[in-house]
Amino acid sequence: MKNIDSKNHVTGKSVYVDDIPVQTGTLYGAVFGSPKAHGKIINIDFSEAESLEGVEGIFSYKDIQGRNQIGGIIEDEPLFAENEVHFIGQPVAFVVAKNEIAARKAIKRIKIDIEEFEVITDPRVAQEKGQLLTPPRTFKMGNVDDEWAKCDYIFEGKVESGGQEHLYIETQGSYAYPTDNGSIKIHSSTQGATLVQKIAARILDLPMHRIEVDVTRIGGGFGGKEDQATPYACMAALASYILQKPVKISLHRLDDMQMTGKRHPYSSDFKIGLSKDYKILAYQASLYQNGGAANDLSPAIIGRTLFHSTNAYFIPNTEVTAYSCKTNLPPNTAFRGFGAPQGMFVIESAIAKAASELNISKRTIQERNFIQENDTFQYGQIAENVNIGHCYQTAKKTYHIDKIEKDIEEFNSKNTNYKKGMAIMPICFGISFTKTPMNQARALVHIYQDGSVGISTGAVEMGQGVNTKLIQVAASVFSINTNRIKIESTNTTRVANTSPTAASSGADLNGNALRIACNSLLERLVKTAAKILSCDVSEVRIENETLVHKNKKTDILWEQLVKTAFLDRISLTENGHYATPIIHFDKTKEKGHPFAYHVYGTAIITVTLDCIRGIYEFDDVKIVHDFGNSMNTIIDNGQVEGGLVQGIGWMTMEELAFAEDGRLLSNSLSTYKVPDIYSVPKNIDITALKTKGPELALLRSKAIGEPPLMYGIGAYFALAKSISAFNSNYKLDFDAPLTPEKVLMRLYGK
Ligand code: MTE
Ligand code: LUZ
Ligand code: MOS
Repeated sequence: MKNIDSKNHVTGKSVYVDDIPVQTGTLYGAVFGSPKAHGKIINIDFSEAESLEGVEGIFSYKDIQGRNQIGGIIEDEPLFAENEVHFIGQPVAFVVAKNEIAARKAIKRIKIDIEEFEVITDPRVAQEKGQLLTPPRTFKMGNVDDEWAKCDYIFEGKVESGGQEHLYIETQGSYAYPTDNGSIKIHSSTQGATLVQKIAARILDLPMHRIEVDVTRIGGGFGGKEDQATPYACMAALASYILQKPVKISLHRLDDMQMTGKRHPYSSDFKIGLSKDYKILAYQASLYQNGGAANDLSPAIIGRTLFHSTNAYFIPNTEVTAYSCKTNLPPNTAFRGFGAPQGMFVIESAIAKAASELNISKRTIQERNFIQENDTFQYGQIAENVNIGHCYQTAKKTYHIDKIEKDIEEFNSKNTNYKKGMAIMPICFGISFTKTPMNQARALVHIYQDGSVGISTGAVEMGQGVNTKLIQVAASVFSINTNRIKIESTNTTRVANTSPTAASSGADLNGNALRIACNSLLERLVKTAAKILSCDVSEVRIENETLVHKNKKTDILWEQLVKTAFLDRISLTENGHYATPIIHFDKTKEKGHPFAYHVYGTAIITVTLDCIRGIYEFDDVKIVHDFGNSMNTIIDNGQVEGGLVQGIGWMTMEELAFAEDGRLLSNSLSTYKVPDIYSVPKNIDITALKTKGPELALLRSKAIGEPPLMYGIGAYFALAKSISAFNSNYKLDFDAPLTPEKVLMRLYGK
């Protein structure tokens, strides 16, 4: 099935927050953010701003009736700064005016005196000074200390990976207005409607039932709207509630880039030990996460970094410690992969270092250490239905890795100004929120009298195609045409207590809740059918909108069946609730069975480097991906392509630059380079691994949202290989992103 949104997206008809027709009297908001990264607010003067024509109100922490607290996991972040500021752009006040221009003008007239404190932007410095957001966490298996003596080779190194701007096409935004009975309705561009509802209730000191949050769709999230849509929704809600007028905010791109958190940069140290035959015997790492000025989702993200710190490998002795470091940057947040890419880059770097020192191909080490059936993951889960070896072997056969390697060698021996490189990137990604209670979802299904169907779930459509998949679920359970089915907006009054649409679990969780609801409705309809045909329920089923009796088509159609059930006073509405079975995790031991299943895959990436200019093109990316039994190959392949390109961008071109005073220098698209059509690999080939798929995946179709991003990590190592082919003095290092500037330095470094 084609993505139901495609046509409206390309014709510009899809509705986002900024497209909602506004009510008369709507006011427009703008955020006044701290101009300094760290300090004490000595004085703030709104008078000049307030006197500007069109300005209707300026709100600060003093106007908050409830608690000035937006922290989710840990309550350490105010909506508006009170006495201190901790990052540039930290919201201090919210101006609302009759139009956006007036609001933005007023922001410039606010005067603030700040006594400046020391600014820290480096996580290692923060850790040395004891500035941690949460206590360090360690994942351990076996005993590394005893194992080093048994290793034939030991290598150590340092790894840096940079942050990443989400660059969702729709910036953060919200539209809030008062409704009947002292209630408020908020349209928010959020991945987490319930989170917005809960925090807005806290800020306004209202029960959650007074706050209705509605999301039609969002123009991309990529994790950037899991937590960080909330403050803007709360600001609009606060002003709207106090003034009893509609208030809208939609961030300008530059403000969005400056104010919001990004993927966490990490600085890491590793030590890896191998046997003579290249088995990895021990791995130790310290990972320093640059958390920014408040926790936000960092504690959960650092968890996933640890879970995936050995990627697709089985290493009998591991000890990985992660530090979440407090710095004076915007709080960093969820971003596709949720910390896993950062951890995987470190283990891949350790393997690359070992291979380069031993003068062997990196894949020689990779292929000898893949996790196998019944091995234990570091976190205690037993590996079941492991497909990494299968993916790699399929890739090797289908795409002839040996030949690719040979061809590259030949090319490199014949060319001096151009060099090629190749890398293999295996992935293993656990599916489920690592916090077990979040793995639940609900769906509400109405069958209307005319046979059309309306569906509400907690899933937010952000371009990933979840709404299309939900339609497929209902259509397959009822065996009706997809055009009978409509997915309603995500709304907290229809479906309550939702988890954010994240962790790649949106389709699994909400789709399964929907499947459960549809199945109970189907059961009722089949009873009605049996009554109509005066037969047993086991003798009837619906097929292609038609009742089938004892395998023979009848002339009774879906519409008639629904109508009969309605007249018989059968409820045509149902709620479904789904909670992932089996999973559990004990944080005190760091052991358990946190994931419903794992997604595996292998990518082969090749690059051609122009050794005069330092610029490069990725020639081919060939992927064998374990989709399970994909329920929508168009959407799933699209997710693989999008994730891959986003991963390549993170590894090779997207470079966030912060000045020492904490100011974001790369705050626009002229200074922050994201992949465009020219930097997309020239060929992307995707092969689906043939498996029947796990029972815990929706219709055995595995989650797809995040895992493919990590294929992009291979781009770093392919590029590094091509540099080595030109400059034999180049000592492999791990400092992502490997931008063209950095490539050029390495091509000619001694
Ligand atoms: N694809 C598009 N087009 N836009 C997005 O914002 N977000 C990604 C991924 N794919 C995203 C996307 C992230 S971070 C996640 S967690 C999943 O989609 C969320 O959707 P799912 O759980 O339904 O897969
Ligand atoms: N969000 C979250 C996530 O809250 N918990 C997770 O485990 C997770 N994993 C991936 C992406 N977002
Ligand atoms: Mo995705 S990082 O789980 O929103």
